[in-house]
Amino acid sequence: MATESALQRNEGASTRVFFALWPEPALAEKLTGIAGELSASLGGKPTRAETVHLTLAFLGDVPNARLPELATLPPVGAIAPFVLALDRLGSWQHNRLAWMGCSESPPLMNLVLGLRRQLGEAGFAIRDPDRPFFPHLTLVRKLPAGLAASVRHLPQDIDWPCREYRLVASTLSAAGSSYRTLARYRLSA
Ligand code: 2AM
Repeated sequence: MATESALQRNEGASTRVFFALWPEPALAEKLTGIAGELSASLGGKPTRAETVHLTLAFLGDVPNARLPELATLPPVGAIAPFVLALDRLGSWQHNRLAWMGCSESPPLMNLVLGLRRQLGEAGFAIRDPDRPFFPHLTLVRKLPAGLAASVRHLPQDIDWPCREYRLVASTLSAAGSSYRTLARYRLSA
């Protein structure tokens, strides 16, 4: 469902937007607790609980005139709520971030592919469409340069019950990104 007041607050000609799964506060706290431990041992800047998410589709700048149309697209159909098993931690050197990820998840892929199809049919382009989708939640940014890239399996999965996804506006500043939810979409079979 689109939040009208949120849609009206977009200044400028366009807004940087993306669709994402957003954990409930209790799970977000747990994940950012891990982010804090990682950054304490590796360095870098941990993600705050209110900003931790898994991006499904990144559109980048969308003209504000088209935001109401984007925000009122119906939820992607025929995807029942699902549980995502977060089971690994990794880091990348190219963008100096540490992340948490998951093994293959058919419902997650169906949601991503359904969303891409829906956006394409509605005339919205996603950024870098040829980049393979790599599901992850960024836990730490600005890792020290030169850290060896690694992937570590968690001793126990962290189960994430996914019931909805969001359309989010992102504002970049020197202090980092701030996010504002423009619409929420419930998953249903
Ligand atoms: P990141 O956490 O790996 O940087 C808002 O910036 C969200 O969109 C973040 O989750 C970010 O991923 C993701 N994002 C930014 N640019 C992107 C792109 N070109 N393709 C896919 N996701 C992108």
